[in-house]
Amino acid sequence: MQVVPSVCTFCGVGCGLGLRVEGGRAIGVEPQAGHPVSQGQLCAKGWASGFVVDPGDRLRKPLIKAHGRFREASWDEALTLVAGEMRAALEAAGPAAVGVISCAHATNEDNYAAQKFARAVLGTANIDHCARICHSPSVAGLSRTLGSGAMTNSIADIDEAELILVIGADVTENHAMIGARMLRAQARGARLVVVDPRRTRLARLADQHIQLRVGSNIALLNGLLHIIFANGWEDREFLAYRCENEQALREQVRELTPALTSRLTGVPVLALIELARAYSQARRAFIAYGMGITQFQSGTGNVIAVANLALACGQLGRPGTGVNPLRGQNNVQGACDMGCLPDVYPGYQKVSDAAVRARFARAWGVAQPAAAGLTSLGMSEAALRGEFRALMVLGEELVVTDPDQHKLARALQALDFLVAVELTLSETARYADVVLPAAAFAEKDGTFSNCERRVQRVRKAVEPPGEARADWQILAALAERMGYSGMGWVDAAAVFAEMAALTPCFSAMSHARLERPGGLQWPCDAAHPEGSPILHMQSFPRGRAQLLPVSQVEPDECPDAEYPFCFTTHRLHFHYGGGAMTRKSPLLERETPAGLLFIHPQDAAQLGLHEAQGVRVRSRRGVLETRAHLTDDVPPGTVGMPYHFREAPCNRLTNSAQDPISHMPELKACAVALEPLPADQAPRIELERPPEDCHAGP
Ligand SMILES: Nc1nc2c(c(=O)[nH]1)N[C@H]1C(S)=C(S)[C@@H](COP(=O)(O)OP(=O)(O)OC[C@H]3O[C@@H](n4cnc5c(=O)[nH]c(N)nc54)[C@H](O)[C@@H]3O)O[C@H]1N2
Ligand SMILES: Nc1nc2c(c(=O)[nH]1)N[C@H]1C(S)=C(S)[C@@H](COP(=O)(O)OP(=O)(O)OC[C@H]3O[C@@H](n4cnc5c(=O)[nH]c(N)nc54)[C@H](O)[C@@H]3O)O[C@H]1N2
Ligand code: SF4
Ligand SMILES: [Mo]
Repeated sequence: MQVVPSVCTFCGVGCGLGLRVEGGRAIGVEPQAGHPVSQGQLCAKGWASGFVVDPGDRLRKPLIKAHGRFREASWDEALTLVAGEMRAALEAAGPAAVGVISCAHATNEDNYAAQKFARAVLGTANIDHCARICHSPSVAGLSRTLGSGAMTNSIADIDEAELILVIGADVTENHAMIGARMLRAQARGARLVVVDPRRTRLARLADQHIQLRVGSNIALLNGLLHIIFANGWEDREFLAYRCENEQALREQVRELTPALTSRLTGVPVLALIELARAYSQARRAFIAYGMGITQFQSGTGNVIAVANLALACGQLGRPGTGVNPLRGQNNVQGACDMGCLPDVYPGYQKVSDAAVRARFARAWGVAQPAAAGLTSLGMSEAALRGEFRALMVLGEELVVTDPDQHKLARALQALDFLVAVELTLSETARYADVVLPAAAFAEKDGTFSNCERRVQRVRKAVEPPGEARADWQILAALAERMGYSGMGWVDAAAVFAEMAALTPCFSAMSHARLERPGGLQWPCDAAHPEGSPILHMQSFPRGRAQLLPVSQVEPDECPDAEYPFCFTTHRLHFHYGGGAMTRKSPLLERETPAGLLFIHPQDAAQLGLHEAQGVRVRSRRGVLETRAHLTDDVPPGTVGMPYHFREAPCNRLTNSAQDPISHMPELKACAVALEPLPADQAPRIELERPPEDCHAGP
């Protein structure tokens, strides 16, 4: 048996694992001893990561749809068809009508290739990925305030913090190894505070749980600032020397008394004062936040409010402090870093900067579009308007994970041409004209960047099933078909080298240097050859940090007489994303029923709803049936649903109202009505499947 060092393919913690390989097959995984992040441990999903490469249901050959059914095809036939359809869409409607959605589970090399394919081969700026519906408000908000959108500190900083403030993140479930580290820090004496409308496992164990009303983050954070300024608890020196715009922020929060804040958020005044004092007076306070901050139409404002709080208290630029967005997917940090966003090239070099465009145009030999492109949701909306023709989706389960499922399905049907590059025949791939088989993390060489900007090597441990190939190889082959010769890399190391040469914050990295266990954290350049565990120690990329006053914005849809419950969505420890990968594991699948609605016992009693009884959940956009689970994890008036189950797709109900800055949809709040099913009636399962004539082909 051979053990190949790799990185977990699920969440952004980036745990190190060893793939056990015997007779050319992955037979299991083991934790990596001494790994800087996972310290010799893995969570239940990490232990199950071998199932991702399980050949059972993997795609082995390209598929082409004809008369509503898929048939196997050769690469030659499939690539010729894709190249022809892409060219046809370009000729008919121009580069604004085509686009690429990239994959945050794929490698940096795959993602670099995806944005280069979009920009250099298709000539379009329409390139995006799931960060849009995840941490795009962090990228937007933190680049405006601090000058950089990533975690400012490292996971190990948790060990040094005196106070850990978790806002809108369910860390023991979703970033399990970080959650465990927080609990160890608490056991050693750190104070742990959780701000969340739900009583999460971490909230139950915390020293203080601030159970705010869903969608009241800015009111809360501004209210804390009011208390801090009123008591002189701010860091005057940090404000004077490292920040600008202090006066405007003071003005903004002047009227927000604790009594008013308490009314707006539902948090008792004394709890507000206790938190304001503890956070501002801690010598080192570490903020971690997640989707409870970003997934609102006020997402960017929420992120800015978090940054304002940290800046006013000088809790940045030192060990054990920082503003730390817990990035979701194993390589979503990397997909952003690689420029799979419609407004930036690799390393966040702006599309709007003519000098940057000129550099990429020179390197790639193709003139570059001057305007930013469409976001992922922007592409589906343009498709519904008939303005968008052809889409390539690499590893994203849009049908399950995008908001407003019926609308998304209509958009996919409205396209002239859809190509999906996937591990398995996902719900999204079923809508495609062509499906191309991709290699998974254990079947290719490359790098992943975890949430603390740590770039780590993954290695080919086993052969991909059948004729599957790495995403970058598929994109390179397609580029060649389309007459572009600039993507003929010999291996993944060559892709990385091209990227590093064009991306200042990666300039001192290479596959050879990344062979070391634990990799390197960017910025990694001539000035920081060993990488950068902590950002903003001396100054911010924009010089001084910018305090930006923001005010409370309510969710787009609030409960009313017709839809009386606040509906929120979240995750479960044992499942991941749209479920395509974790639901292959019988061990993980055994842990949870396929879909459930969390409801407070008080609300259930009023509806006459019992534990495990079927319930119909209806919003303005759709209806589904699932089973109720009675728990005081959720407050009365609010119901919650995980989004992992195609059989109970909570995104049939969610609202696609968007943050005007980042275009993040409001996945954390909408309004629903509930109707118990007769006690003996099982919930009806209606999968969102394409009609027979969807892209039926010839
Ligand atoms: N097991 C598992 N782990 C995962 C994933 C998975 O699917 N399964 N997905 C990965 C991905 S892609 C991501 S992005 C991360 C996400 O990880 P998290 O950010 O932890 O994601 P969620 O559980 O969706 O939401 C976090 C919390 O926000 C709370 N919340 C809702 N509304 C508000 C509000 O108004 N204010 C505040 N303060 N909180 C609120 C919810 O109650 C919830 O507990 O997890 C990653 N890890
Ligand atoms: N209601 C609600 N909806 C949400 C959220 C929420 O909190 N609530 N969270 C949102 C968030 S934060 C996110 S990040 C998204 C996640 O949404 P997605 O990115 O759509 O979800 P995943 O299930 O993680 O999976 C993606 C697909 O990638 C494929 N894949 C894995 N590795 C590779 C590879 O190397 N190459 C290729 N080509 N494919 C690969 C898998 O087979 C899987 O089908 O969901 C969002 N949707
Ligand atoms: S915490 Fe995340 S990266 Fe670590 S083993 Fe679990 S799923 Fe994988
Ligand atoms: Mo995410």
